[in-house]
Amino acid sequence: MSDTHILALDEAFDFAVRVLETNGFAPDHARAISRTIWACQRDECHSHGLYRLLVCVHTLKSGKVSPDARPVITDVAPGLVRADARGAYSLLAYETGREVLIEKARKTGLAALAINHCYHFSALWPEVEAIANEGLVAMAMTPSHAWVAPHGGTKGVFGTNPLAFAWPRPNGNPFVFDFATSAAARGEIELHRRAGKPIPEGWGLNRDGLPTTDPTEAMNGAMLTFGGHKGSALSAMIELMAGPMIGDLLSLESMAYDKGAGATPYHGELILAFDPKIFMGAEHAVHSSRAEALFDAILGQGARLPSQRRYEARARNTASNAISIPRQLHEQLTAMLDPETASRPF
Ligand code: NDP
Ligand code: PYC
Repeated sequence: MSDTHILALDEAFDFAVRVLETNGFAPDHARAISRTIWACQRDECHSHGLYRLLVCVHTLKSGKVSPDARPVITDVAPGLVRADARGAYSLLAYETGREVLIEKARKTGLAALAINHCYHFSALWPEVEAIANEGLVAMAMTPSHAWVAPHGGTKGVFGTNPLAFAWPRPNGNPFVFDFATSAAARGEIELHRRAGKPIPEGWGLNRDGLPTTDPTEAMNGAMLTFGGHKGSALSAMIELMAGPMIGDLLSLESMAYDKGAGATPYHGELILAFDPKIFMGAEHAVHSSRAEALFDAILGQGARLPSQRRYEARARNTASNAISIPRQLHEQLTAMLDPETASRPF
């Protein structure tokens, strides 16, 4: 028997929604969460794909996340909208706040969406890509739990703190990158653990502060930033900008709030949107084509653009109408569709 299970695209989405609803999430939250998890699985971003359903259900059963709180949107200033998730997952708050963010950026040139009081587990590229598809440039950042040691240290202070960026292009998909400021996302280490594989050197330290390639040791010790002091400084910036700047928690505070439950981190997220038509004015077409020249210079020497692998996976999986997940994960998630299992603690 194969190690993988294949689902059609619609089937995978419905499967995710059913797992979440059966386990207690309200339909609008189940659909908002499923949209991002499904997109990640389709684009082969496995660390934030269907496997995350396990974490969402665990977090709900830990009594942490609200399954049904409605986000509250506040128009704070001409360039700032706040989406208070009120203890639910971030995704419905993001989707509800996004339209206001876009409207504001089109008026002011630059606007921010601060999402507050949210549980946050998702990849950021679907969020910035959706804004770039509206013709805007976007950046997003968020803390997580304090798993990552600062450069030169051995104890977790920072989250895995992803930074995402998207730039719209005249023809085709936007230029997008989205990466953790740790050497790898924690989800990637967890997938290595599930698959019984060692992690590369440079990803983590054990409890004694020594380098390790054992995923469990690294998760119990400390993760490392990418690019040494540079990733460490970027990670600190994300803590500040998506923490105190928007009146929300640092990764250290999110970890303390968790009280050992092992739930999804609880904090805020900052999303910025820039309207290039306002920044570039009458010269918009000229400056956009200069950006295209930059992409040509990268591609022209055989290098690839970030998200190219992802877009290729999307095209391939869409054409074949097939999403592949590990068989063991499919079995685990299918068991969660049983109402009796759903009513038991995780
Ligand atoms: P990766 O290291 O897998 O990839 C990061 C980015 O680099 C992607 O845009 C990727 O494009 C690009 N890339 C990879 N290889 C190349 C290459 N050879 N040339 C050019 N570009 C390349 O990501 P991470 O493990 O750091 O993060 C994975 C996900 O985890 C992210 O989506 C992030 O948002 C999410 N995350 C979420 C957190 C949260 O708290 N919500 C915390 C931490 C991470 P491509 O996809 O095309 O390969
Ligand atoms: O993979 O590092 C991670 C992560 C943390 C929170 C959500 N994803």
